[in-house]
This record gives sequence, C-alpha cells and structure tokens, in this order.
Amino acid sequence: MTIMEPRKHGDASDGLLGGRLSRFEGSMKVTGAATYALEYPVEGLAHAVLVQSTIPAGRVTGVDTSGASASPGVLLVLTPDDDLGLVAASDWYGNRPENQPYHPLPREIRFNGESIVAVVAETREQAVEAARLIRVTYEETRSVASLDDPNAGDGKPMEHLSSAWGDAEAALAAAAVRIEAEYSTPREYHVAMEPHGLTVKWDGDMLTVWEPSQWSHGMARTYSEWFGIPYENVRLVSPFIGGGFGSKGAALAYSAVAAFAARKLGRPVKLAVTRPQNFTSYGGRAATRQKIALGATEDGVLQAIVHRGASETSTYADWPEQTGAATPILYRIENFSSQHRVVPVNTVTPGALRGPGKNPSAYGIECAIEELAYKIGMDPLEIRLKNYADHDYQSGKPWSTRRLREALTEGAAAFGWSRRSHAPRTMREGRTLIGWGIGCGTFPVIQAPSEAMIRILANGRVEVVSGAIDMGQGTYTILAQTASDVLGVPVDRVDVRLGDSRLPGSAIAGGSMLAGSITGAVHKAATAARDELIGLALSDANSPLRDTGANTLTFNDGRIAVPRGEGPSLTLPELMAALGREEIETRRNTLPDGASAQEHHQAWTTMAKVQGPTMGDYSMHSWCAHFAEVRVDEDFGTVRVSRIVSAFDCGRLYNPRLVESQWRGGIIMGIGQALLEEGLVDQRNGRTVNNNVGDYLVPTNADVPDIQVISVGVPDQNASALGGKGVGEVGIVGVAPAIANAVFHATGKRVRDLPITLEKLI
Ligand code: MCN
Ligand code: MOS
Repeated sequence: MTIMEPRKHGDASDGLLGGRLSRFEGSMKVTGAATYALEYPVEGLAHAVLVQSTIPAGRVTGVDTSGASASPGVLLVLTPDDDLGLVAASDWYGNRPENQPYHPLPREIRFNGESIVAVVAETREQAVEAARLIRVTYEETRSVASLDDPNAGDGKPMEHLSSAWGDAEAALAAAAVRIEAEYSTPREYHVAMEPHGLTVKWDGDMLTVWEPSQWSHGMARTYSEWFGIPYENVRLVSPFIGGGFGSKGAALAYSAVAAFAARKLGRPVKLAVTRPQNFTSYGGRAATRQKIALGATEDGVLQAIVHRGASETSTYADWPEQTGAATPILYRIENFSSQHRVVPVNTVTPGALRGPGKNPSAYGIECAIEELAYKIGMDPLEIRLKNYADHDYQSGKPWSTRRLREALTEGAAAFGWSRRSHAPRTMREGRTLIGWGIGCGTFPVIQAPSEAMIRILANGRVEVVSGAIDMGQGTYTILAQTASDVLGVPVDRVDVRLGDSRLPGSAIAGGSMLAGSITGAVHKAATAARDELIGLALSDANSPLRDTGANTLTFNDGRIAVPRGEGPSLTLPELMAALGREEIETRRNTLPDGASAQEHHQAWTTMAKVQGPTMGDYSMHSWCAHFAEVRVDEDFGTVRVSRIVSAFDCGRLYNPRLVESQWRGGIIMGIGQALLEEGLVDQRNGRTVNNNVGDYLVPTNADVPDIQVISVGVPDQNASALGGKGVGEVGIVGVAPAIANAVFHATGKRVRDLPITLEKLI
C-alpha cells in the first residue's frame, strides 16, 4: 500500500508539501473571525429582496407596486417594466452575443420561482414587508414540469456527447449473456451552508462586489460586460466561502439586479438570497434517465455496451448532465455506443454539482456491471478486474497513470471483501439484512493556467498572492506549503492572500482543476524568487555568502546556507538586511512564454485555455473504488450505511489530511445522493416543493458511518507540475452505485431510481 507518509523535516514537517497541516483558515471560519460576503460592514447599506414568479411559464402582464412603494423605508422597486440598460455577458468560454440586452428581471417567465421584481429598502425587514405587497398578474402558458411530465418529450440529441466505436448493436445481439436496465436520478441541489448573495458598492464607475465566488476573475469579467465598464474597474472580493460545490462559479441574475440598484441609488446594496430562493436562483444537478445494455460472454467478458441517456435542461439554455461520461472509460470495451439527449422543461437551467456528468454516469454503469455479475454468478470484484481497461478505449490513448486495479484490490483487502457470501440475503444479524457493494468512480484531470506572486520581505516573512479561491477545499494551506517547500521557510512565516480579482489571475476553483494549476504557478514564482535571492547572495558586494566559492545555496528552516555546511549560514532577515533589500517580488504564470496581454486576460477570465483529459498524449483521470456496507431493516426497509472503505488514485497528494477530508466530504454527499436527496417537483405548477434544508434531506452526523480512505496513487508528472491529480470531486463519484449494489446484496431488490427510500424496499 502506498499511503503517502508525511515528510520528516524536524518540527516543520507538516508544513512541507505532502505534510498533514490543518486548514489554516479553519479556525477563523468556526470562530467567526472570517468575514463572509454578506457580513462586510459597509456604511449606508440598503437592502434588496427578490419577488419570484408563482407560475412556471408565461408573461408578466402587470405589476402593482403601489402598496410596496408606499411602504415605509422603500427606496426602489424594479420590475420587468424597467430597462436596466445592461448588456448580455459572454459565456464561460468568452463567446459573447453581439449587443444583446440583458434583462435580469424578465417579462417572459420560464420557470416557477424566477425572480421578476426587486424591492430595495432601508432595512431588510422593510424590504421583505414591501415585497409582500407586490401584486403581479400573469398570462400563463403551457409548461412542462419535469422529466416525469407526459409532455416532456424526447428532447434533442447532444451530438458532441455521443460516441461510438466497433459495432455495439451487433455485438450485443450476438452476446451469450445480456442485461438491460434503466436508471434514474432526481434533481439534486448544492445546499451549501452559506447561501448565495452579495454586498455591492460603486465609487464613481468603480465597482466593488463582495460575493462568494469560485472564480473571482471570471465573475469580475461578467460584471464589467453587463455594465460596459473596463475590467479593471471591477473588484470582486471573496476570501472566505461557506461551500460552493459548483454553484458559485458565475454571477447570476440577482447579482446584476443588486449592482444595478446600488448604482441607481448611489449607495451600497446588500442582497441576501433566501434559502428557498437558493433552489431557483441557480440550477442544481439535473434529473437524469439512462438505459444501459451490456453484452458479455458466459464467463463475464464484456462484449458490448449500448447506452442511451437523457437529462433535463431549461427551456432557454442547454446544460447536459452527461450520463455517458464514465461509461466509456471504466472498462475494456471493443464495441461501444452512447448517446445523450437533453429535455427542456420549465426549470432554472441546471448547473455543475460536484462531479457533474461523471456522477450519474458512474451510477448507471456501476449498477449495470453488478447486475451482469449477478446474472452470471460472478463476484462483483472479479468482473471488474476481468474487464480492466489497459488503455482508454474511447480516445485510444494510454492512461497517464491509472491505479484503479490497486484501488480495487487494496480497497477490497481493507474492507474484508473475501469474507462476503455471494447470494443476496445471505448475510444478516437477526432482522437486519447486511449487504456489500462496490462502485468505481473517476474524474478527469482538467488543466488550466494560473498566475501567482511571491514576495520575500525584509522581516523574513513570505507572501503568496493570487486571485485563486478557497471555498473550504484547502487552497490557502497547500499554497503556504508549496512556498514553504521551495523557500525553506517554516510555514508559520508564510502568509497567503487569495480571493480577489485584483490579484494575479487563476484557474476556477472548479472541475477539480485549481490545486494542480495554482500550485504549479506558486512553485514557479517561488523558485524564481529563490533563484533571484541566490543570485544576489552570491554576487552582491555586501553579501557574506559572496566569496564562499559556492555556486548554489540551500534553503532550510528559514536559513540560507552554503551546501554541506562549507560556509556561513544566514537567516532570511539577515541576508535581506545585508543585501539592503526591502523585498524580493516575483510574479509567474504557467502560460507559454511570450503570451500576449490579451492572452493573459483571456486565460484568467474565460475557460478558453482549459484543457480536457485527452488533449495531450495521454488520457488522464483520477480513479477510485468504493466498498459499502449497508444494514437494512427487514421489516421497515430503512437503510443505514454502516461502513465505507474507499481507495483512490489522485496522483501525488499535496496535503493528505485535506485530501482525506475532500474524499470523505464527497463520500458523504454520495450517501445523501443514494438515500436521501431528491428535489420534488409539483407536477401541477413546476414548483420545487422541498425548497429548504428541513425538507431537502442531506446526511447528518448520524447518517455517516466510519469511512476509511486509502491512497494508492503515484505522482503523475503529465497531470500537473507537481504530480497531483484532481481530488475535490472524484470522491462522490461511484458512491451511490456502491450503496445501491449493497442494498441489492442485502435484500435481493434492485432499486434503480435514486434515492433508495424505504417505500421502494418494502
Ligand atoms: N489536494 C491535494 N493534492 C492534490 C489535489 C488536491 O492535497 N493532488 C487537496 C488540496 O487541499 C486542494 C483540494 O484537495 O485544495 C482540492 O483540490 P482540487 O481537486 O484541485 O479541487 P479545486 O481546488 O479545483 O476545488 C474545487 C472542487 C470542486 S470542483 C467542488 S464541486 C468542491 C470541491 O472542490 N466543492 C467544495 N471540494 C469542496 N470542498 C469544500 N469544503 N467546499 C466545497 O464547496
Ligand atoms: Mo465543481 S461542481 O466543478 O465546482
């Protein structure tokens, strides 16, 4: 087993790369010292609240604002009648519609809960009260509530998400053994602890936005485009975030409304999106359906996979929650066909939620492979190893690194898989049925450029500066470790400044791409600072290290020394003082040398330079295997997850403690997906019924068992500068099928539509 050991380096070992340092900002968050976007003490704040549509589709025919306008403290009421004069912004890739007006409070209603009116008042209470007095009249038109709506139809094909090789239909028809099954997942939501919202302030045509963000530069660009002001005029500040999980990567309609109101009123505005409004102000994971047919030989060698999937999207944009994303790469398969469709319904456009695409996709294929295993009487571990993919059959490229075999075998050993009895309903304790199941997961290595600045100060402290985001995943901490590692400065002498669009550009904290990208930039900038300091120390007339004959210097425990102790050694402040330097500052990025200013801007504010997992010579992904144990009450059908062991290949781990926390967090979300989470849509009016954290169930401590996580990864030099692969999302992928498979093993019942609630089992 290759669990990465913390590097030994005196007392500072935890601070180096690979060390198990605790999250540096964690205590600030739990003690209230961290300031969140809605807590900035801005003078003269006005408060905005939103009024949302109560019909799923149609047209606003009138808004009676008289009651609201006359209500105490009201400063401004905005309705679809107001032209805010905004211009549509570009999409994530930088494509911008030409001169298209943007109406964040639209007249044409596309889903129930769409924001149509905003009320701004002196206090939030006054705004809430006035909003209650708004009267809206509508002309309602036909709508489609969800995928379950009989009028939903088949939607439209997504050609770019379809793939095929070999002759899957023929190979399926010729196969000795076949299974075919249909799986579905419901609408799911991010429910981050910190709800959405923003505080916004104009100084002339300079705009400051305090808003939780996974991407300070990309969101700053959106504001500048909406309001037609230079990018440099916008400052988006987001140093602390209470979770994003994919929901905080874009500025949204309410953001535009708040910024407009602040400009119109000439005073700062705060808009806190209520918890129910968090269910319709941006999209969660789309509901999916998929049909999978597997053909195999009698001894379990896969011959064909035929996959047809669909996900819901909105009526005004296509967001595919790709059901065929993991299907083509998990197993050795010569004959493959997968197609995906999107079905427009009257919902807010769905969005990215931890492990988008891969997650529902792994649910399908990982349930199907166990259905096949049971059909031919084969062990679920054995069938996976038997069909192990030695390369990526979809791209034809070799894996960069793929230690999924090790994940399966070492996970199985830690779990005690060999003690399992194969037949369903054969493991029990009294009236409790016990079941074991496996689910594999994967997430692509996505690469993007980043930039960072290093400052070595005269007092010996080191600053790491970047606009990158830490929403809880550990960016602050791993960047301090990266700088500490290169500069040999104890980590408590490193300060990290993040989360501000005015700071050097960075990849989005999304697609599990940030850590690999930004550690590369910090490493580069720190190495440059170190080289500069070595150069000065060896050449400056006032440097005590000048005439030592050394051609390099070592950096350890805050001291700069001649190698092997063959000369003097100085502390960083001593050397800086001798050199007469206040600071040494380096700024480096991971773009190709000679990139233009335009390319720089594009790199940080759009996704144009983002690279997928097979764009180079290799196919690069993180991998995992989850082993789940469930206990099912035979009489009541209640399912408890009693144990999970998961083994991961995420390459090199910059901080194993934080990685384990990321993996566990993902696994816990997977437990929610398997057993609890379900956005319920009222089929009469398209409303999300359980739009609060009381009714939209997520796992609590009592639902979470002992979770053992194991690393089987090795550094992957193709994946990132320092050898790590993505960590943040892969943990959720494959958990739901592991649990569904365990429930089948326990009960003999195959539940194919998530979540697995008790009424489906009795
Ligand atoms: N890490 C590491 N070694 C690696 C890779 C990562 O030590 N080889 C650790 C680091 O602590 C790093 C973290 O894992 O900060 C996540 O790194 P990475 O996988 O690159 O993911 P990102 O930094 O891009 O973060 C985004 C990712 C995504 S896309 C979602 S969704 C998600 C996730 O992170 N949302 C989260 N984890 C979350 N964790 C918290 N607490 N809150 C969220 O909203
Ligand atoms: Mo993560 S869903 O890519 O923010």
